[in-house]
Amino acid sequence: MEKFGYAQSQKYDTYAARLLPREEFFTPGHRACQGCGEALAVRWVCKAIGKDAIIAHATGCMEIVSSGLPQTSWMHPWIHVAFENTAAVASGIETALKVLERKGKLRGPRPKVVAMGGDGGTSDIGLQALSGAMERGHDFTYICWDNEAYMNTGIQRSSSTPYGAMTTTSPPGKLSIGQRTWKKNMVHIAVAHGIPYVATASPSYVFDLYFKVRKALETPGPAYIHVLSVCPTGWRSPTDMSVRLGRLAVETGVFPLYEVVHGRYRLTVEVPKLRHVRDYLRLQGRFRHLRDADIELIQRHTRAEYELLLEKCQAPFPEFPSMASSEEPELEAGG
Ligand SMILES: Cc1ncc(C[n+]2csc(CCOP(=O)(O)OP(=O)(O)O)c2C)c(N)n1
Ligand code: SF4
Ligand SMILES: [Mg+2]
Repeated sequence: MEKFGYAQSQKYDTYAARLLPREEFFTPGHRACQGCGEALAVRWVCKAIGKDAIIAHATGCMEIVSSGLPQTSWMHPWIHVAFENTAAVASGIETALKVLERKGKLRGPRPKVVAMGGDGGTSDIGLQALSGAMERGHDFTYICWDNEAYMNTGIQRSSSTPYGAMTTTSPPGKLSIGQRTWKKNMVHIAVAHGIPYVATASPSYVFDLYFKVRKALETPGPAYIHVLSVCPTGWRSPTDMSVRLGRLAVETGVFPLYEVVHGRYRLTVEVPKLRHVRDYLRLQGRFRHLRDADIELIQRHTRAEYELLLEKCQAPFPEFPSMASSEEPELEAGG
């Protein structure tokens, strides 16, 4: 695996099992629905995290399906926390590990600290704790599983639900198109915190996902990865289409794959010619009610956002004075 780097990975369009670590950290036996893209994402991300990590996980599908006492699918030390405080708990773990290390009480390397949550737990309910942890500069990686609604409790809309989507709390009808707002852009919010590493990722592009997680973990300071996770139950999509839908999200420009390293944008998967969003939307029952005119509106919005992203990727990057070190500050005696 060591010899297989990011550059080589780009040659592989599809998943090649033998090129990824065999060891499983998210084991079979969990109760995720058939075809769950979120469970697939968790599996790949945990392989990328590898050993020596502690995970704090918000409530949500991935916690509910995987940790019914007395069983668990998680091979890492794993803490189930409330919606509101996932990043705050991760901050506490990271700080405690630093203190133990400073006092010489930590044997071996300092474990990586990872926080995970769904889109509801990240872009809505846990946002304040996440913002605080990013702003304070904790050395941790936050991963958002974005299935675009509060799925675990029965498909309620979140601020990450896309325009026009049907959920149980944004039902389409005579007076409503479904979700009436455009999807909140959590990636922009993370970038606005000035943190060293931010990326989008998808389990449909395994190597891209794998190397982004590695990069995030190896970057000192806060890192944020936003993972689009297809949910056949909530998206009303065929269970054997999850990987394909993840690819269509990228191929239509709905969910571009890129990273922002110290403010510098870079597309990591280039799409020579974008497909029409219709190809993506028409496979999902949650968009079934949309008329052609609605789809054209979404198409125009998607293209405009994509153009903006391309501009950011191509813009000359100004020389900033080197950032203050993200190494931990000296703690006061007794801290
Ligand atoms: C403060 C609080 N409000 C509501 C709930 C109920 N609840 C548990 S999981 C969940 C949905 C989670 O949605 P999301 O974060 O998007 O994760 P998903 O289930 O979609 O993966 C809700 C509303 C809760 N546990 N705590
Ligand atoms: S509801 Fe969606 S995200 Fe939750 S386990 Fe089922 S497919 Fe996965
Ligand atoms: Mg969700």
